[in-house]
Amino acid sequence: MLQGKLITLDEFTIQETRKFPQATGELSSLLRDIALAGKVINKHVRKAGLSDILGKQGNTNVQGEEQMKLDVLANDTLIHVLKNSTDCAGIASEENDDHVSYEDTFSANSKYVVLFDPLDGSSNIDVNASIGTIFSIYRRVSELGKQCTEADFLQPGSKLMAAGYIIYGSSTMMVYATKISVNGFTLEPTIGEFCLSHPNIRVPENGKIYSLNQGNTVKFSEGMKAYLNYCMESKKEEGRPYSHRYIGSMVGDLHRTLIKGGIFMYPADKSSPNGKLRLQYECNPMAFIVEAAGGSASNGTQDILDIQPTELHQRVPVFIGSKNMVAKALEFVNATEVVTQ
Ligand code: AHM
Ligand code: MG
Repeated sequence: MLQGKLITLDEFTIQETRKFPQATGELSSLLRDIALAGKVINKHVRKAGLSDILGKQGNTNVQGEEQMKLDVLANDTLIHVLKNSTDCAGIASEENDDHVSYEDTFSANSKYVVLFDPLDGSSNIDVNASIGTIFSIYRRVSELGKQCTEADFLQPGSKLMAAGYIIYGSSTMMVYATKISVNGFTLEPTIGEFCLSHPNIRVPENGKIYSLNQGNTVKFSEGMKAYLNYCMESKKEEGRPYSHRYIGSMVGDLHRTLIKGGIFMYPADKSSPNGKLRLQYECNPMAFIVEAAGGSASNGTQDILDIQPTELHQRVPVFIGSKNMVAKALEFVNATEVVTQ
C-alpha cells in the first residue's frame, strides 16, 4: 500500500510472471508500454485548459461521432508507443476504421495484439470529469512472423489474456486484470510510476447503486422499465430505493461499480437496438475485469465474454457489475419480454 513500501507496476508484473515458469515476460513488457502511453496521455489531460487541447478536432470518427482534440492525441500516443513496443503485432482502436498491423520484423514476431478506446467518455473532457483509456490484449491467432490480420481482433472476450483501464480522475489509476486477479495501481506523480494501491480487487456481490442514462427510459422495453421501478421502489429491509449515479463515462461509472458494487447498464432501446457501447473496445475489456473480480456481465441473454464478434465496431447492450444485481436485472428484462411475446 502507498504508506508502506511501494510496489511499482513493473515489480508487480515481474513477480506475477515468475509464478509461471514458461512465461516469457512479453505480457509484462506490453503492460509497461501501455502504462507509458497512459502517463503521456495523463500529462496532456492534466494540462487540458492550459494548452489548446480542449474542444473539438473538427473530424468525425468511424462511428460518426465528433472527435475531441484529446481523443486524437490519446489515439496517436497509443499507436506510436505500441508501434515502438517489441511485443505488439498490431492494434485496433475505437477511433480508427480498420486495424493497423505493424510492418517491422519485431512486430511481426510478436504474439500479442492490443485493442483500445483511447479516451472514453470524451463528452466529459471539457467539463473536467473523469475520463479513461480502456485496453484489451489478445494472443494473436494468425501466423507468427507475418503481419497480424483482422481475425486477431475478432476474438471473443473469453480469449482475452489481459484487459484494463487507466482512469484520469481525482488521481490517475491503472487497473488491469488477468484471469487470476484484478489489481489497481495509483500514479505516484513524484516518481512517475504506477504503484500498487488496490491489490486483489473484488466486486461486492450486492450493491446499492444503479447506473444508466435514465433519460432514455421512454425508449426502454417494458422489462427494463419494470427493473427501474424496482430500483426506485421503497423496501427499506432490502436496501431500496437504490441510489442512482451516472457520470456518463463508462470508466468512471465502472470504476465505482468495481470498488463499491452496483450495476451499470447501457441497454438496447427503440432507437438503438444494440445499445450504444462497443463490444470490442468497451464491453469485453470491462466484462473481463468485472468477471475476474467476481462480478458478472451480460448483453441480456448471453455472457458478454461468450459473444463472437463479427465486426470491429459492433455495439452490444450491457448489464454489468455485482453478480446478484445483474441477475435480478436480467430476471426483469427477460420475464417481461416473455410475457409480451
Ligand atoms: P465515447 O467512447 O464516444 O466516449 O462514448 C462512450 C461513452 C461511455 O463512456 C458512457 O458510458 C456512454 O458513452 C454515455 O453515453 P450517453 O451520453 O448516451 O449516456
Ligand atoms: Mg468509448
